[in-house]
Amino acid sequence: MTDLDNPLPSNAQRVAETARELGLSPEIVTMANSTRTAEEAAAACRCDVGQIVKSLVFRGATSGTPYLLLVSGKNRVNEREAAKVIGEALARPDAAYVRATTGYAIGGIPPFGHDIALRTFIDADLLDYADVWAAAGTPHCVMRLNPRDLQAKTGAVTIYVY
Ligand code: 5CA
Repeated sequence: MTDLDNPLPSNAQRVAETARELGLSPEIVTMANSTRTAEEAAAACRCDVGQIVKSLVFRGATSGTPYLLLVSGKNRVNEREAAKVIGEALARPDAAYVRATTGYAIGGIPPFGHDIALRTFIDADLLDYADVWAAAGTPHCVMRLNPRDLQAKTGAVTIYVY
C-alpha cells in the first residue's frame, strides 16, 4: 500500500511537517486501536507504559501562561513540585483551553507543533529509555522518538515530576 492509498490524517501530517522542520524524522503510525490514553498507547505500541509520552498542558495560576509537561506514562505530576521548578503555581485547564492552546484535542496532543510556542518541560524518567512513543496529532496516531532528541529539539527543561 502506498501513502497515497493511506494518507495520514491532516493533524498527523502537520506533526510530520513540524518534525521535519525540527530535524526529526519519526515514522508516524496509525493504530487500529485507540491510543488516547497512555495505557492504550502502550498496548498498541507493545511497549512499557513508562515509554509513553504524555503531553500535558498546565496553566500558570498567576500569569495564565500555558506550560507543556512531557511526562512518562508511568508517572503522575506532583503539581507542587513542578510549580517549584516552573516558578509559579499550576492550574489544570479544561479541555477547551488545551485545544485552543495546542490546536489538538486531548488524547492526540503531540509534544511539538502547537498553535503557539509552549515552554516545555520533560520528565527525567523519559530520558532513561532508548526510545519513547508520543501522540502524533490524533488519538490513533503515534510516533517513536529518541527522548534526548525530543528534549534537544523542543528545548525542554528536565523536571522531576513526583
Ligand atoms: N495519546 C496518549 C499517549 S501518547 C495521550 O495523549 N495521553 S495523555 O496523557 O497525554 O492525554 C490524556 C491526558 O489528558 C490525561 O492524562 C489527562 O491529564 C488529560 N485530560 C483528560 N481529560 C481532560 C479534561 N477533560 N480536561 C483537561 N485535561 C484532560
